[in-house]
Amino acid sequence: MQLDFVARELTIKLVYYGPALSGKTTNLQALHKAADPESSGRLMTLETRDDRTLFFDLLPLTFKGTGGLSVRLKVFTVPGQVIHASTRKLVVQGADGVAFIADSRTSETTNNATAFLDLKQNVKESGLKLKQLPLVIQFNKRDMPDIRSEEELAELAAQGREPVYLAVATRGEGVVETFMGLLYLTWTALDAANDLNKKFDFDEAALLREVAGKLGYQGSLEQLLGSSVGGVLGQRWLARKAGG
Ligand SMILES: Nc1nc2c(ncn2[C@@H]2O[C@H](COP(=O)(O)OP(=O)(O)OP(=O)(O)O)[C@@H](O)[C@H]2O)c(=O)[nH]1
Ligand SMILES: [Mg+2]
Repeated sequence: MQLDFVARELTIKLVYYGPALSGKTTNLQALHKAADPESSGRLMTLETRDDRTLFFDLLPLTFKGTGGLSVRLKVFTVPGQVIHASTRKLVVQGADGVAFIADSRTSETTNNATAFLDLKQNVKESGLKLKQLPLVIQFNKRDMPDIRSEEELAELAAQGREPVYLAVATRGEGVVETFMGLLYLTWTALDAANDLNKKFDFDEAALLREVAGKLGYQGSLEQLLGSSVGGVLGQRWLARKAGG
């Protein structure tokens, strides 16, 4: 997180991590497409001929917020290919929150696990523990054959602390839901550490609504945050609201 008092601007770094070809870049493309042009900057991608991310993709999103503070979200992807290990380490540094994009196909289970360990290691080397970092998990490519079953993923979601989302990023399904879950978790963590809401007279619900609206989401926040497998964030959201 970076706070620029003069410009009254808060910058949050969100990183999409995961194995090669899981759909990280596709998630950013779908977000860029969903966002209204006023809030969304240019999607910067650097690709080889076969669409592989070489360094990173960056999507800047800006929101007015409340209390005169604007919130800039810098959304990055890492390159998933094994050879780009050092780049992943660099890109994940200073992340405020991470979305792990897994490939739902059973054939990719080992690749998902390897990438998850790689994330854990890189976060550790940047001086944090993965447990301290806001994290959501997306199982993408739900439209493909031979995928892990919903029952299995529901079990996984019930065991872990992280919200789990199902997605078909190529159709934009589950993309905004994953992103909003990540933003909510990240915001509450940053608020807990820096007392942002109070210090800046910030209306968290208004910010989340603004972001969801500018990403074209029509439903309620409860619905949106409850859309992970098992709906954990929706319950946390209600409890947080009830607690003031
Ligand atoms: N069928 C299907 N294909 C998908 C989905 N999401 C992404 N893809 C395809 O998977 C391929 C890889 O997608 P990318 O978004 O480039 O993957 P990436 O994770 O950025 O890959 P690297 O940059 O190499 O790490 C592309 O051909 C996408 O069109 C999905 O939900 N369903
Ligand atoms: Mg990519």
